[in-house]
Amino acid sequence: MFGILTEKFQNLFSSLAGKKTLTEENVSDAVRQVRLALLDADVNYSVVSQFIKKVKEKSLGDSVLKSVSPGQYFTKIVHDELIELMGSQEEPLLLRGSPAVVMLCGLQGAGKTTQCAKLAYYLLQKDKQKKILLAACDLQRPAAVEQLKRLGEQIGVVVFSIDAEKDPIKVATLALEKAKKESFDVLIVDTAGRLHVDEELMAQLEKLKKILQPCETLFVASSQTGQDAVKTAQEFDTKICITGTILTMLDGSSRAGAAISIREITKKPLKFEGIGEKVADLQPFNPQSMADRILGMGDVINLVRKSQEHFNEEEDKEMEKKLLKASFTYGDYLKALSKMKKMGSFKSILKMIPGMPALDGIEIDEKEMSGVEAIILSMTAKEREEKVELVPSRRRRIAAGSGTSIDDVNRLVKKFKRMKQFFKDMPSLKKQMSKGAGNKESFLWR
Ligand SMILES: Nc1nc2c(ncn2[C@@H]2O[C@H](COP(=O)(O)OP(=O)(O)O)[C@@H](O)[C@H]2O)c(=O)[nH]1
Ligand SMILES: [Mg+2]
Repeated sequence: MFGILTEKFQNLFSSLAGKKTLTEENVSDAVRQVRLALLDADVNYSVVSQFIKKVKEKSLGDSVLKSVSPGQYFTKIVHDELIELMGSQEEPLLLRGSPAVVMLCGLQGAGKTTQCAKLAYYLLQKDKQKKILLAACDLQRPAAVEQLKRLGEQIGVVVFSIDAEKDPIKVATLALEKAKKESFDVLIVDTAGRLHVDEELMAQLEKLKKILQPCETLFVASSQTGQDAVKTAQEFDTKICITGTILTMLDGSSRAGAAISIREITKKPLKFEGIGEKVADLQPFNPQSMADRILGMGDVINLVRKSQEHFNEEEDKEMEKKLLKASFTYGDYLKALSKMKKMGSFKSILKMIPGMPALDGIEIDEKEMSGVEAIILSMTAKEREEKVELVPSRRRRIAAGSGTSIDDVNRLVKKFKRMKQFFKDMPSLKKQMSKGAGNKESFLWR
């Protein structure tokens, strides 16, 4: 995700791995490299200076543990400091009032309208009974109202809008009235953005705030804009007092600057992160997970979170056991595939596994995944459970039945064997998975 920055950190840590002790000299050099890497990733200058100061102090402190190598120790310091910088822990959405009003603001194209829908979807996933109203108060861009309506339809949430109305204050007032009258639990308000911060926009947002009295005023920042996002966040906070930030576009090849600096500069928590264009692509911002990803250590926290959402615990344990013993069959593979589909793209799952970012170059074709599914569906029960050898005649029949070619079937059989080998070779996976979210040391100190 953070490509170059992650690479630089990994190079640095591996160059330290050979050192016997942390000395004034190698710490200075390492710290200099961390500084350059962070500045290059668009992290705010004053944030970098503070960060470097702390890392240096800790690295040269006398508390160096004998049992860990200098490389590991330095990594741990950088890791811990990153976490602290980004807020230490998850900061949940604070919903208060009836309705609880959440107002999103930010520049044009930051992802406000999309995050409104994602947020509604996220709240509905947690509580299907929640009554949510979306209000279309971006009357600047002609298409914005339509966009929100479409998104609302997609997730089955009511969108309040007034045709041909030009005054967002009026829309907000009536939306709030409706929400109260019809006992909506949450009112999520989309607002207009500009290309740059301007007085008129701020005045409008101030008025909206006055009327809506939101319990959350979330600044939506595109991580693609690096340093600019940080400056804008600060301006929004000064003018309209935000309660937190949603960082978007983290699925792209963004620099980590915004993620690392925004909280430190605004002193307001990062609450969510947008990781794709789909309505399900929003997750709570977790500082530890973000630090792991920045340093190229995978994303165990979100992997566990996603699997907890979609797997039932028994099945999960069963599957894990099978995976680790490499005793899973085509039938299990089929089940896992359909779950993975629900969980999100296969590639994004793989990226969460520690050690996997190194495999970033490998393309996983999701169409191929559907081909695989078709092939397994064309197997007999015995074939799926690997009770019979997949001899050529069987493979031909399977290919014909699934509308694929014999080459496709051969490829799957080969891949399947390779996958089993992969799990045989990866005994530490279980440890990492079972330690799970919230464990600060995570998988770093295996
Ligand atoms: N890749 C990616 N695209 C996103 C994300 N969030 C929003 N988008 C896309 O970014 C574009 C601008 O989003 P929009 O919600 O219209 O921004 P707004 O102008 O602030 O309301 C749209 O095409 C969205 O689909 C995200 O987290 N990742
Ligand atoms: Mg919009």
